[in-house]
Amino acid sequence: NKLRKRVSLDQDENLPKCPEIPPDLGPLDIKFAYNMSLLKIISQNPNLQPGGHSRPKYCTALQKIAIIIPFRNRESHLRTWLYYMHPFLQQQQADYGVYVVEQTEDTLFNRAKLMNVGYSVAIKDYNYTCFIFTDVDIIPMDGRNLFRCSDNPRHMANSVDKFNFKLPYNDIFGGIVAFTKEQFIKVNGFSNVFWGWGGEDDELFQRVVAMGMKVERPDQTIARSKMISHKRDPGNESTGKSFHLIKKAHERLHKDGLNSLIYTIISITSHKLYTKITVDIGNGE
Ligand code: UD2
Ligand code: MN
Repeated sequence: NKLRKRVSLDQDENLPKCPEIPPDLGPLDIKFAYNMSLLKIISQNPNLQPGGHSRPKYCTALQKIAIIIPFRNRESHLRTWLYYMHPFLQQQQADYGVYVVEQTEDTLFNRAKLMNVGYSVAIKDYNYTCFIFTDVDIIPMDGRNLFRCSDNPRHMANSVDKFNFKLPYNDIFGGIVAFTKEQFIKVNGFSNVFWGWGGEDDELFQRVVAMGMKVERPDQTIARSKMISHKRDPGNESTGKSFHLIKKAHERLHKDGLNSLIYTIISITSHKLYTKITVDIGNGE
């Protein structure tokens, strides 16, 4: 599907800049009980452009944000995410697009490599300045948890209900992270070699530190978020190799990541609520 148009949203250059802090944000009531149909979500978000894009009507956003979601066989979680997060992002006056990156092969899942693919596709789509990499199953409980980039990479899942709204350990960097384009290039993206569950997030933390940056986190009250409870997916077993890989994180940083990323796009499709990137990322052999 190489004929797909790049994102083209008409921009009125005369609009004032959006405020740093959007108005009227606060706690949200997040319940996972609803049966969310795609049609209902579409009808509740009439201002979306094809591919799941939106930008504020009355002001020019300070950042252009690509949301990257690694995905395989989590349809109901994706519906829940779309149901809550489109209104959330529009309330935050975000200029954004949503990219769902689906691994086709039913070999071991590789979350980190899918993130790199999402970045590489999105960067060609629109002049994004900020990349937010998020699990499909985490929903913020407060609109003041701004989905934005900052002077340093940000970890925004620092207050998840599953971990009693605390950090389970200091270097945790999973769930939701935000990088400017420059920050992401600086760390050479995620590592591509983490197949199966675990470690890829800790490795990314090591990359940030190795490149002289630090991790910022929002206030833990505002950052409260809910994770949909689930079992470990089949095909995402832990291989037990992560620990040893992370020990050599510094050695691999400059040769394993965006600059060594190999993948085959199967299709890129503009749905109403998101852009779906279906990709063959191999199987690690
Ligand atoms: C933790 C981290 C997560 C990641 C993972 C280890 C937090 C809050 N979360 O989550 O970011 O580092 O550990 O890899 O720190 N997925 C699919 N299909 C699959 C498997 C995974 O779509 O078959 C996607 C989906 O977006 C999911 C994400 O990958 O949310 C992470 O997988 P998980 O939810 O099983 O991992 P979890 O909850 O242990
Ligand atoms: Mn999860």
